[in-house]
Amino acid sequence: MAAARVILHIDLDCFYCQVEQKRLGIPASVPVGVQQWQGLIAVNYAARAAGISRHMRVQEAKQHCPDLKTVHVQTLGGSDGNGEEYGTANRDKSTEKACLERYRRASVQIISLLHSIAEKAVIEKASIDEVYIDVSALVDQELQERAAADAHGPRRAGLRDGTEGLHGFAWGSVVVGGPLDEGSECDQRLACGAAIACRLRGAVREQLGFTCSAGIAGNKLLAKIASAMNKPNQQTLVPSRAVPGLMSDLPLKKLRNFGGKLGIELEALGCTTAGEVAQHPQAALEARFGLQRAAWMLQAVNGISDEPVQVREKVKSMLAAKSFDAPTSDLAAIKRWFRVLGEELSDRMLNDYSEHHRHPRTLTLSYRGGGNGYSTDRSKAGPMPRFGKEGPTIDAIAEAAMTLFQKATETLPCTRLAISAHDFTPAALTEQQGAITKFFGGPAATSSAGVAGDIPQSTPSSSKGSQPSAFSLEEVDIERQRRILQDIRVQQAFASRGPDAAPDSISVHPGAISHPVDPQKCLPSKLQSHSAGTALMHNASNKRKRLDSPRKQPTLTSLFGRSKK
Ligand code: DCP
Repeated sequence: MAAARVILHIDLDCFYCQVEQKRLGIPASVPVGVQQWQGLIAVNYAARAAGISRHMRVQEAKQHCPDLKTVHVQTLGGSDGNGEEYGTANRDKSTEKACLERYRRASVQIISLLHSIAEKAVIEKASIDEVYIDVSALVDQELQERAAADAHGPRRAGLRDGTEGLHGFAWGSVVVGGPLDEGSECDQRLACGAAIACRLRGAVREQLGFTCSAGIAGNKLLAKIASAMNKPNQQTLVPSRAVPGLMSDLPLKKLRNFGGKLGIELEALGCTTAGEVAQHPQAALEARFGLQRAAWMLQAVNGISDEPVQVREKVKSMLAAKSFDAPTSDLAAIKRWFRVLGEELSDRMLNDYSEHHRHPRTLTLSYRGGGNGYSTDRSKAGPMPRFGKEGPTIDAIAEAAMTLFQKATETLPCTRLAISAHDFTPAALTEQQGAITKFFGGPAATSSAGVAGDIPQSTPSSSKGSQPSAFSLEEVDIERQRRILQDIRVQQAFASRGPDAAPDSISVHPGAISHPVDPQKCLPSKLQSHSAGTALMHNASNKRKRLDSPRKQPTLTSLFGRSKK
């Protein structure tokens, strides 16, 4: 029989607040709220202790807690352009657009760090600030190593040196339903998962300065419930025998997929907790929701789920959008909005390039307009402006979007504009094409155009006066194309080999955890100065440097050490 799975759910604490507090150097003890226009969209734990909650109006929150500091989310398009500081001064919803790029970047950094450490784990990004991690393979490895170590020496009292039994392994975790069972293989595996969770959280804290909470359980559903149970900066372990007790009183809104419409329908049947649904006559659930859905619901309310942790595919498109409070036919204003949206899209494309080394080939305009301004939702696509060293300029994107808008029908008056980037292709292909174009005598300024056939119809301002690329990839002979693809594969293999090269110098034996709730203390001291989590590069040239000289990064084994031989 396959060994029981060990799944972690890691959730950042008051995420947007932490990002802003780190950026502005505000201590965690100061009550902070992140606002978007006049509403709070995130509040930190000091503010929560003072009675402030998300979705309060800023004015009301400040009356409640005069010490509350509010930080406005970054905005694009304003007079100061960036919304760097506190407060609402100069924030004007009619001319500015909220931009979440700061939080996306922090999210990418955190996930990159987790990947760099837990190489053998499967990591699924669940949202901007939460991941599921299947650490089953790591647990197998660690338990095998310990068993091997035990075979060569005196049997140790527990699974970790310097600690007593399973609770040494799971030290720092809140265990639901009482002590772990020393004789249970499942509990041993979960305890090992807890040690991994503690160390991952420690790395995030130490390397990037963010606290997070974790749930450790045998499936995703339970791990997610668990991570929310003891926030902030703690982790919660759910042994299987504690599941019935945990589920019986669990409010349905805390169970994934049971909020919203389904929650309302179940409430109408008299069920507000998972336990009540479990006790509800199955036939009644089947009659109301159908056989399949009822079966799924009954599994979920009993804490059963076999949903795998899956690596999410890279995003297939990225979008920047703005809805207007009132319809507009002002073309100058629309042009200005395309600049604002272009700024956001350009930034995201650059980050994406940093992370995935790819370029989008298509720019799509979506709009709502015509009639009274709300009548149609349409879109029109065209080629993404060609790439310079840093991607298409904001002007180039704005100009291309305006061109699409002018070619589109029923655009005015308009109540919504969106531009999106699609059709990603490895950047190496476009770069290689540039080199080929140059090789064949194409003009250098245009040599980094999009791939074959995507000669932009509009001339981006960044390359005004330049000629369209003289050659497309199809025009290059087959042998050369084959070599190009080979080069790309070599580059990709090279890039992905980086984290394997863990320096032996940071291999240390797992030390005792010195504090039950502060995971940074779980870190081996050598890790504390290691900069694995800062590998994310924010511009193309840095990325290229990274490709050229992959930095050695620590693996989980090297960070956490192996069993004493
Ligand atoms: N967010 C938002 N609007 C919402 C919910 C969340 O803009 N309706 C943003 C702000 C949050 C971030 O997403 O910081 C993550 O949402 P969470 O629900 O995970 O909440 P927090 O991380 O803020 O707090 P917690 O520690 O309770 O998870």
